[in-house]
Amino acid sequence: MVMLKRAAGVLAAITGMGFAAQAWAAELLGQPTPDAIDLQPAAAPLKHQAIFFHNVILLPIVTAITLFVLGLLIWIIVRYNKRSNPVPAKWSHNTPIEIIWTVIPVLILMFIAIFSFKLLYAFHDMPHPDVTVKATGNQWYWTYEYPDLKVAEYTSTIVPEDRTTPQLFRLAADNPMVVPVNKNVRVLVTGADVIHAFAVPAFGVKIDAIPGRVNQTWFRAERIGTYYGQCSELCGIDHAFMPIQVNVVSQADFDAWVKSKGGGAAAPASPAPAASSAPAASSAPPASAAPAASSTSAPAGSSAPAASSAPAAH
Ligand SMILES: [Cu+2]
Repeated sequence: MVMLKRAAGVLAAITGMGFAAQAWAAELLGQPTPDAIDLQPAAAPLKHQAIFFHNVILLPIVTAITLFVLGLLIWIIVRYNKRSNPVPAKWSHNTPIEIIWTVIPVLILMFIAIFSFKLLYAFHDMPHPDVTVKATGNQWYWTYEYPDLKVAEYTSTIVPEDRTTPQLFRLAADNPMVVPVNKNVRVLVTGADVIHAFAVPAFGVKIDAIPGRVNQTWFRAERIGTYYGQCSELCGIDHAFMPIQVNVVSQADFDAWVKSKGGGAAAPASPAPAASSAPAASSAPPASAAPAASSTSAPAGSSAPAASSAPAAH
């Protein structure tokens, strides 16, 4: 009992230290903080949930189990060594204890699964997307394309060491992905040559980029700013040199950026939308063309074609 109380005290101290560290470090948003130990601060709703899952559910359980097992080990070493316990007991089975150490771990895992599956489901249960970006991993750079907005594929490469800060080297990219703030962004991820992975920690996004296959994920950036990620699948010699930079801007700035890239609001009914929305094209090209036509007058009619293709993506 004393040991349990002591374990609880240590656990509280460690948890307290974690929160204190979070407070004093003033962690940088959208990029790693030197000497920090916590997860990157969240800039998207699901990342908040992921941090809660890690810090409030997993970490205390892991800490408690580790301390409990450490306590058992110490107890056995002290109490049952050859000197303290010269005549060992001969029994080798204890049914009640065996039931307990089977059932309790199962209950712990089930408790974790409730939160884990909920979060996993939230990542897969994509809301209606406002903007769709196709991100393709290449050896060794990313390309981005906004099929619904007619922004042609462009290349995003690393900013060389002498043109950025030591902190941002291998994070900064020259032609970043640009997305509007507080909008649901669907990212279609694929690979052009080998397997890469698209990851932006502040959004809680990480998904493999696999040649011949389109994976999708989504995020909703809560704050205007610059967010960095990196290819997260070992993909060759320059794996460390294909950063991901996402600029989150206001809707007006996003519209201006789309225009500067030669894109625009959803195109009028033409064969193009069906062709460009390849992953969803098989569903109903005529259906997707119709809402697109009606929304051409809207400043950012991206939502219309995305809406029609969303069901097909599932
Ligand atoms: Cu890669």
